[in-house]
Amino acid sequence: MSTTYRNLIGDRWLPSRSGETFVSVSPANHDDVIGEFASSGAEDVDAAVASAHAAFRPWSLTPAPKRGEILFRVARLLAEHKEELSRLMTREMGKVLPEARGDVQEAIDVAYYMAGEGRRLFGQTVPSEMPDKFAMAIRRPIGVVGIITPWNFPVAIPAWKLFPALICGNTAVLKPASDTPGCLVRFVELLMEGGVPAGVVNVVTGSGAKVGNAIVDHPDVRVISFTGHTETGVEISRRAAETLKRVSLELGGKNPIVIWEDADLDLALDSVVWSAFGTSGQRCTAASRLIVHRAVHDEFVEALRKRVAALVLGDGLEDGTDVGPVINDQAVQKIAAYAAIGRNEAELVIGGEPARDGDLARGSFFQPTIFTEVRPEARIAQEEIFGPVTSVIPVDSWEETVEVVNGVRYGLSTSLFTRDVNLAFRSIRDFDSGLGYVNHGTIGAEAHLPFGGVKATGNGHREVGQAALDFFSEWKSVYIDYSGKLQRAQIDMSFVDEVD
Ligand code: UN1
Repeated sequence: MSTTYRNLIGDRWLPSRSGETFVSVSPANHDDVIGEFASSGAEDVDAAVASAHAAFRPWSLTPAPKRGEILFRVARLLAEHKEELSRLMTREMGKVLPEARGDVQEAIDVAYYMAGEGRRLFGQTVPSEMPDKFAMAIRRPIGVVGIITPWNFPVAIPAWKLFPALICGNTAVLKPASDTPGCLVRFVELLMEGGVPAGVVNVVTGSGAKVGNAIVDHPDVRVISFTGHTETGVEISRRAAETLKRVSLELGGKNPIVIWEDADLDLALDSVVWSAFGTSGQRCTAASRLIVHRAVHDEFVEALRKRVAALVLGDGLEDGTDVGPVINDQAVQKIAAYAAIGRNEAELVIGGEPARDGDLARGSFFQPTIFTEVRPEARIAQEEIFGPVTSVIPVDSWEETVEVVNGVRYGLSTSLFTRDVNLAFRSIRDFDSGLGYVNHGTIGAEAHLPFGGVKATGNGHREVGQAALDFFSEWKSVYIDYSGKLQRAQIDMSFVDEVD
């Protein structure tokens, strides 16, 4: 029996105005229905934005340390409910249970970090150029924030966006991906239990075309934070320009791990298996390109093939499963189409097909797949596949490596395995990316440093850490003149003359 879930508008859980619904099912077993959710439209978004708008002034006037105390309570509640939320996530999204626990932990980490910011939210004080004048810049809340989140990190990514928005004094309307609304609803129930006041957080479930666009177009929404496909991000950016919204986009990746000839190959192997096949390759940070020095190519690829052949596919709730399903059958078809392209462009090492043996036929599974002898310009080496597929590109020189690393439209995460400290620093200088790793794979960013990428990976903003505070607040520069007379900046320079 499935449960019915609703939108959160203020302090009420309401069905969509149209009464329409959609279901969320488990990608590991399509017969396992997580629940029925409101299929909402523009009128539901209007109600949610009105609720967030009404809550904005009292919330923004609540002292930030008090807002922080609420986030501390939320962090503790998330920690108490970590196992329950993680199990729901594995059921609804598919990632194996230890990874789902990591996803929830990331949300807990951001909650604690941002709760602490309630007692900081540092501004700037600077000396004035005039005597008897005080100068500072303070952070101000912006207003209603629209948060549109993906299914691959159904709790961590909403937390990345929401907690900094809230600590800065904004209110929010959230739209979760249609594949994972259950995780978001449960997450928000815990926020309400933690004492987030009514109207500060609102949830509207439904499609991007109806709910997402209505949020992006709404004149009372001042900020949009979106994670998802690059094409959708461009469209959001274009629409949001009409109402001059501030927009943060976190988009695709084609992240390389470079394995140099002097690399610790065992360490590199562990990291490649984790970075390429963790979350079934469905991370923006997944390692979908392996740029391997020719001198170690054959040895490395053979060892990797053996490791991948031993990976166990299955339901992420079962002990011993290494790789869970992909998100749905459309994803299986898209990945299969890329595997077919890959067969024409490169050599298949292992995998390449949907996985349908036994119980796997009940869900959406794809075999972990490796191609080698992939040309840097091949489609499988250029386009984001978002599945358990990685491409080995052999290289001979460092110059060629830098060219291949940077020869894609994206720039999120890059990694180098080497024992040469000079190359390590060169990679950080020369690889075009927002995240750079040495002797560590491309995934596993921590919640207190800026997260985001360059080129088509985004529009220049960063999430989490201090960078998130800059995105979710406006600077106001403040001057207090206590000289008691007219002092014209840049003109009345007599004080400077006297010093001369
Ligand atoms: C994403 O894939 O959108 O660094 C986020 C990582 C995770 C976050 C990934 N901490 O892989």
